[in-house]
Amino acid sequence: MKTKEIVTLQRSLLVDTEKLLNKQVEMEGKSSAYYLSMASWCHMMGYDNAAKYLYTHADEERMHMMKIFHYINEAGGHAIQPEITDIRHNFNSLREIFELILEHEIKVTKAINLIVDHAFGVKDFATFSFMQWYVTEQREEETMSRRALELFDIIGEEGVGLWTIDQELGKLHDAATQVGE
Ligand code: OFO
Repeated sequence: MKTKEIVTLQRSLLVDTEKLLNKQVEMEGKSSAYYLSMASWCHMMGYDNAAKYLYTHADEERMHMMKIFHYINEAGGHAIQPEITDIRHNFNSLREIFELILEHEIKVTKAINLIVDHAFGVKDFATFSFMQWYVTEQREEETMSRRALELFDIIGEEGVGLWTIDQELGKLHDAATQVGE
């Protein structure tokens, strides 16, 4: 058990940095819930490969959340379990889902960049270095989201188009998970 004084001594995180990191915990947790909800819609609609892609993505986002969560506590801060509300459950089309994912990932990249910029500014090089993993991860996730969205334009949605897009999403998922292994 730690006294209040020891907890203060053990802090290496500035309060502002801790706040930004906790905001990011919330964002990653929301991303996970958002993608899980999208996975469920795809599963229910019979887009099985898109669902597989999104179930995996939801798991990855939770892992992103937990990585920051542990870091905050290890650096002497206090990680806060975020409240996750207002998650959308219904979507108009498969294409809309992949448009929303790209839009969301771009927002996440901006939030990550803000933390990196802040950490550098306050000379918190431990946090700066810790966040580099997220910088690389976001570049990969944005690329992957763009590839997925391109399928809709390349293949087209008419006839067997949506079925083919779903098959291709499965291949994209398998390639990405093999790289991640
Ligand atoms: Fe794709 O958002 Fe996490 O980092």
